[in-house]
Amino acid sequence: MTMNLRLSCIATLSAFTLLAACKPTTPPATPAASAAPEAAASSETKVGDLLIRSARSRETPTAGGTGVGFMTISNDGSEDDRLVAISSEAATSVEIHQMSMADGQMQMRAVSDGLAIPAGKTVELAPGGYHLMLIGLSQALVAGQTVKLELQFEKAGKVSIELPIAALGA
Ligand SMILES: [Cu+2]
Repeated sequence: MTMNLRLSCIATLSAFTLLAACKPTTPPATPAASAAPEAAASSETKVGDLLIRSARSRETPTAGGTGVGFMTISNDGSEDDRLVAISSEAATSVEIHQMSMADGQMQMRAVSDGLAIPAGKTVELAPGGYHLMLIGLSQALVAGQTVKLELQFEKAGKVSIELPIAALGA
């Protein structure tokens, strides 16, 4: 039993699985669709000089798969900050990923040393760019519910946020 769990975790963490999991999250129609869900408007979280807005996720069909997290982080302070770690009780691990266009193909890579949140700037985690990847979901993400994340920033410290889960076709 323990062995099986270990193996499935390793399989989930393979780069190929991540790439495959990321691709369906970038159809052209989704940025517009996810821009104005009612639930996201209420989720505004302040931690230190940082303001986190529009935190949201998307429904997933099954447990064990991969979910996404999007949000906008503004730094109103005079010091640069950095998102250094993310965790969730709903997932084995949470990674920061970056999606970009190269030779006409969408490519995705894990950002290993955190995400810079420069002083006076706003960083957007959105479809087609930076995003959070919830790896090894313990249960499917259901539209209308929320998924909780713990974010850790270098200077602002730790904060918990709830991401409203949007329907895929919404
Ligand atoms: Cu990803």
